[in-house]
Amino acid sequence: MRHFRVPRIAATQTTDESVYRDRRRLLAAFATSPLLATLPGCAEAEPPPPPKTTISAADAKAGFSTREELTRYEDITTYNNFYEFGTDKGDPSRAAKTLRTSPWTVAVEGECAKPGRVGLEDLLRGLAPQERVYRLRCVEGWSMVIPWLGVPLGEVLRRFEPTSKARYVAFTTLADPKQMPGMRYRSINWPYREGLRIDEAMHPLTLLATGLYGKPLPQQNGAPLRLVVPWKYGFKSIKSIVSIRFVEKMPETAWHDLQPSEYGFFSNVNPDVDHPRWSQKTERRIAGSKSKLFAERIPTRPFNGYAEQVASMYAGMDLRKWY
Ligand SMILES: Nc1nc2c(c(=O)[nH]1)N[C@H]1C(S)=C(S)[C@@H](COP(=O)(O)O)O[C@H]1N2
Ligand SMILES: [Mo]
Repeated sequence: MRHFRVPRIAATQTTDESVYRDRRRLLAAFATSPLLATLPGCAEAEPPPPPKTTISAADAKAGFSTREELTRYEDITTYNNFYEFGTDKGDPSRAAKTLRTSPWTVAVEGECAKPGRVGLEDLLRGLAPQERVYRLRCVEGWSMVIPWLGVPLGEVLRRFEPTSKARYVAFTTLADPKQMPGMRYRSINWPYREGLRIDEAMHPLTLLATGLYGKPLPQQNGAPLRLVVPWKYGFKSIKSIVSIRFVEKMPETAWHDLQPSEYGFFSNVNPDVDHPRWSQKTERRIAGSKSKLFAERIPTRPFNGYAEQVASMYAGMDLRKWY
């Protein structure tokens, strides 16, 4: 028997909604500000080089899926951030239905021996989709538990034979204003761009997702191919990828481009490093019957609970500096 409790909504539970509205206000202000054009670009120094070793798949297997209560399919697919289709949480599920996901081509370029433009089927050929139940923690302060289907990004990348100059991987989302109504707003400097350090990209937890709940990925969740990096804030998990580029220098990313002081390249989930405008200590967990409004706040964990698997990649780095 299920016991229903009357939900008690603490004042803090409403915080991330206002944070989210705040984030949008900031964007709107930036979009119309002539100052934007004169903001200096990325002036950060290079971080220490990535360590040489990568963790084997077998080593990391243990922490691959959480048994926490799943977020409902209807919440995962109607409460989305996909600004190409609008900035309201309900916009993507309404507007993304028209996104054509087949045929789909991904350009793999840059520092690799075998670059090429490949169809989705070729890109994934021979790789069996695996199920991974990951926590997803948005920088806005809410989180979900999502059963993804996908293949380890590293297994895909290896096929293109990255060279020793490939220290980072840059990703780009499709940018087609005809299919993406949200692009008429300059909320982001389109196209949406993200990046990973090569060891992060090759880490066995890093997934190229093609489905969720055993079904093909809905458009609003980034069909037909999106990144999932569970120990980083959700915005690193770039959707509807059309380009993958091996690069030597840390690539510019869409959110860093917009507001470098608020969104760093690494963006590892970290309860001890607050966003300049809000705390990151807790999160509103949307799971089971606790949908949007009635979700309760729980403590946020370092690296979103994946420290055991990933913390060694950042040994010796000041995580306040490299936020
Ligand atoms: N191209 C693109 N990718 C994106 C975004 C976006 O607006 N555009 N939003 C990001 C953010 S902020 C989050 S929290 C996740 C949300 O993924 P979900 O809608 O599948 O939960 O997607 C990320 N990937
Ligand atoms: Mo997010």
